[in-house]
Amino acid sequence: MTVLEDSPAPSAPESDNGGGGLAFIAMAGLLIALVATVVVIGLIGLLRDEGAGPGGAGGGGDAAAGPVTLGLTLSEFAIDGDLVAQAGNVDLAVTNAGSQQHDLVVEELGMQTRMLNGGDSDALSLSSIGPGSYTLFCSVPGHRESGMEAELIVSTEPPTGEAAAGGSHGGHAADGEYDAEAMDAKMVESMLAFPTETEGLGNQILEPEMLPDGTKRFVLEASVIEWEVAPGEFVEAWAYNGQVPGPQIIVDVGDKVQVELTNNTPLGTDIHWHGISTPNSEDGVAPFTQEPIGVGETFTYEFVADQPRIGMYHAHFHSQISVLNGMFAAFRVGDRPYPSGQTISGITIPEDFQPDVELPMVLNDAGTIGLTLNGKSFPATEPIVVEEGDWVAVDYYNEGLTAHPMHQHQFPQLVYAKDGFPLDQPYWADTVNVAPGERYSVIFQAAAPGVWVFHCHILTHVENAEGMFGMVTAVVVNEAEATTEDATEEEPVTEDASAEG
Ligand SMILES: [Cu+2]
Repeated sequence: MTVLEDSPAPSAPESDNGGGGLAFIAMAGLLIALVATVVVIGLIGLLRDEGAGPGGAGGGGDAAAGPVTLGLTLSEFAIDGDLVAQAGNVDLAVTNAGSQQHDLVVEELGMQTRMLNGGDSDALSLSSIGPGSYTLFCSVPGHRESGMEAELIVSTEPPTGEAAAGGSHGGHAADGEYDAEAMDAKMVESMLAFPTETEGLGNQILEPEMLPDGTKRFVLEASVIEWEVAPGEFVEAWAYNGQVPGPQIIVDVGDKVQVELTNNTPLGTDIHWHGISTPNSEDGVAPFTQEPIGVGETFTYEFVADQPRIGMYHAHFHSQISVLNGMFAAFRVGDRPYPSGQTISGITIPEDFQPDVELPMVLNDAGTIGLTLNGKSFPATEPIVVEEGDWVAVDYYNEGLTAHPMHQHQFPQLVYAKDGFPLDQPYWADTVNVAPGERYSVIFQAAAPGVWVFHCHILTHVENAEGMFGMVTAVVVNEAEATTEDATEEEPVTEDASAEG
């Protein structure tokens, strides 16, 4: 369908209370102009439609007369709109109607819109586009695989009305038919690829330099690196110390902390200590609390970590670019507030509780990093390998743009802290929903052997027509090969068991 989308929408004139008569005449004039415009647009539309019809004569020069605008809508996770055009000058009017960031790439032409926030629009002018099939997709990692891919068909013939609207819908076959053999095989293959080792590992614990006065000094460099987000898939990540997530900083309550940051990214930056207690001057919110740290500049933060916290650090200035692209990391002050000795729904956690594995689980869904756990997309995500009966402590951190309900198969998660604050009433859950900016701390006992998947339950964050990807890992529980004594010790902790000990 050809629509004159370029025409500016007529806007209502503001009323002028001072000159009623004049205003009326002006209004009447505008109304007439408006009606005339509508009639003219209607006529042009009629003429164009006729020209575009199969039997239309004399419409041949139409495409060359001016660009035809195709409206395209991006959302989670589809590209919808007008996908058929006649060769000539074609404009793509692209709107992001979703809640996450998306862009649109025309693969064969190497053209790309800017990254669009929800509600934003951009246009691409495909001048003198020749007949053919052009692949459109969103370049945010994982989004194309989730369904944000479509074909733009450009032909020598004008499009017919019915063929013009189409779109992508999560890899479903357009006619409702599935190639079971091929799709099942892809799914199996993608899942059996887990785990695949990739270059680069995030969350490495950053060792401080001890200054003479006892200050713990940490050195960070922010720069743009090549990051293997999925096997063989390298993206431009914005990273602290060459890793995504950045290195973990762990200090004790009362420590004097110094963090020196050198900014080698292409934009000014700062570091906000999210959830950490600091003086205002160290809050890392340029330009309110400091000047932006310019490209190539170094800045040092200094504060006393006076409160126990499970926090994170990330850029605040240009965060919608730098954080989404990888500039985020975990920051903990003091010990995790485990619910030792507490009884929750009949299960008692031992007084001397110590998990066998402690790990951060940093969630992201946008930027160049895309749908990931700890900076990696399945099957590059790291499995959690434990012995039967082991306890695992996980801190969730959401550095992305949408919530992720993290579902652990089989083993209930005991949620004992929210944003690092110990809960008066911890609770058991198999799915923990983590919204942007939030942290939840959980423990669970790997009480049965096997491979137990652990994933975000927004299913398009973990699967597409090509198979499994994104926010999935697994707890791999090895059978306890122990003496009877050890086996008893590894029994799930119950109220009775704890009473004995
Ligand atoms: Cu998710």
